[in-house]
Amino acid sequence: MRRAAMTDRASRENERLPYVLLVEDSQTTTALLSKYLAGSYRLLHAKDGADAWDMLERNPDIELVITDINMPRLTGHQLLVKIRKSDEPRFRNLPVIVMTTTDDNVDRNLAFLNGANDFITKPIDEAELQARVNVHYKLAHTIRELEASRRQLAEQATTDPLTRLKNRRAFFENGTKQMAIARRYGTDLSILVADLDHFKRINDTHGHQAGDEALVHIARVLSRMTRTEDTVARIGGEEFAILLPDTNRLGAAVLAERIRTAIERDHFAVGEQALPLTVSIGVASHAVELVDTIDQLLNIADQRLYLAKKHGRNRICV
Ligand code: GH3
Ligand code: MG
Ligand code: MG
Ligand code: MG
Ligand code: MG
Repeated sequence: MRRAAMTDRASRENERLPYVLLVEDSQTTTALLSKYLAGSYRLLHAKDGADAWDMLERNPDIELVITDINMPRLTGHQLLVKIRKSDEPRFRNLPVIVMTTTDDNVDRNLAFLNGANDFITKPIDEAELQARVNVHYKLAHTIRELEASRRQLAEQATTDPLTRLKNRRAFFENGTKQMAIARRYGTDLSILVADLDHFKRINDTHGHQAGDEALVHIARVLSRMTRTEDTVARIGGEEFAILLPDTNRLGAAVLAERIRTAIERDHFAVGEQALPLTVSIGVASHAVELVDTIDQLLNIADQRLYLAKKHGRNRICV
């Protein structure tokens, strides 16, 4: 009973250990390394480079590779080249430690040239093996954390926190790029600017929280009605802009009208109450206006938006 409980705990603890792949055709070395790394890592074994490659492709949890050099089918050098030349991002920083024989600096230098992180010489010293594996495991872990936080920061810098749409800055960044593409290839580029009608009343009557929910609701409608290559952004408090690459004035007008109708029909609810929401939309297209910058195109769309408001709201102006 007691023994069963302990085995259970040991196996649960083992489940949390990181995977290390040992690529080695000698059973003696494999047995030795299993013993040396037990308790700190979960060792997977591949009998040659080809076997290792299969396992790496199938198991994304492998965090470090220790490989022998001379093996049938695919050598350690060839395996290393395959790993470093792969398009898989997870292989880019995968630590690989190569096992060489004491005097063989040709193999050692070739391994480094091929992108090995480290080497260890046979016969393997237990403390040295553990030290080298620990260093590279931790380093790779730190790199992954840094990359994740860099991605997160980049995302935050371009995302509107309330609606999760692109923010004003991302709109101008994408817009500048799309404008350059449109001018170079002679394709069209349209933008829509949508502003909620009498939005102040929603806030005044139902509170700021309801106003925020209405903005999220509008953001969902806009995302739903556009394509992945379009950029939907919140560029002001209750003002949204949509960048439509390779779309002409007619296409943009059709979309604008479809959006206007969808928002008018979609009921936005505050508690039990359905609130009428409408938007006014201004449309501008590069091929018609022949402007040079995204700012100029946005200005024109803004003027049309102003006209749409002036002529009674809940309408588009092209
Ligand atoms: P119009 O039809 O002319 O656009 O009228 P409007 O009331 O929508 O326009 P106005 O520019 O007078 O007011 C915009 C309002 O949008 C003011 C502000 O209370 C509200 N607003 C701006 N940003 C936010 C936000 O982040 N959350 C909420 N809840 N309201 C916002
Ligand atoms: Mg060998
Ligand atoms: Mg306004
Ligand atoms: Mg408004
Ligand atoms: Mg406004």
